[in-house]
Amino acid sequence: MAFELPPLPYPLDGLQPHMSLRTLEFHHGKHHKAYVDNLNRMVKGTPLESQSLEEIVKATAKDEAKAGIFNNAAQVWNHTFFWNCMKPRGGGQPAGELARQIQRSFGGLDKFKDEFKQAATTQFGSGWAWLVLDGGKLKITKTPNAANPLSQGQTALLTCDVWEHAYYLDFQNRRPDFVQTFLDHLVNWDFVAKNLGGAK
Ligand code: MN3
Repeated sequence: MAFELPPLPYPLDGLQPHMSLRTLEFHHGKHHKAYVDNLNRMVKGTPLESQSLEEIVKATAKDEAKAGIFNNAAQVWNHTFFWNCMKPRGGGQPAGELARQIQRSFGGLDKFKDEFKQAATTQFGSGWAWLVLDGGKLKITKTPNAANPLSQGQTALLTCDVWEHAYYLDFQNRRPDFVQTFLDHLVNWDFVAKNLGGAK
């Protein structure tokens, strides 16, 4: 069965004023959709066609000959995950076990934000910043292009897309402002907490 572009978990104007309707229109409707269409075209008629998205990502991550499939499959996964990492009136404070783990691992939410922002702004060129669970510990990582934590034995908890197409219409070249806005006004901490809970 062909992969489909999942609908956004909020209306196109749901993240305004922090992320514009126009950014979501292009980023979801054009960029994300193109990855879905490319993936379907590339796996059609191959054994990968019947596999889940996660299986395709893991199976192709270290196979240079399948880099094209990996790039598109991972970008489909990354974007679907990214949309769920945000919500209207997001940001604020994490709660419960997640808040405790952030306190323990980073020394508090503000320090977590500083470190996440540092990773996001120092990813040279296109890529992603992540909060992951790795060996039972919270870690901040960054990956280039389509790479993601799935194939590295880590559980993704939160991500921010730092490809220019994620912020250029709203912030132009100001990636640090985009990441700060993401952390302060867009993060869906309930989704992050759910990912942490599901990892145990
Ligand atoms: Mn993107």
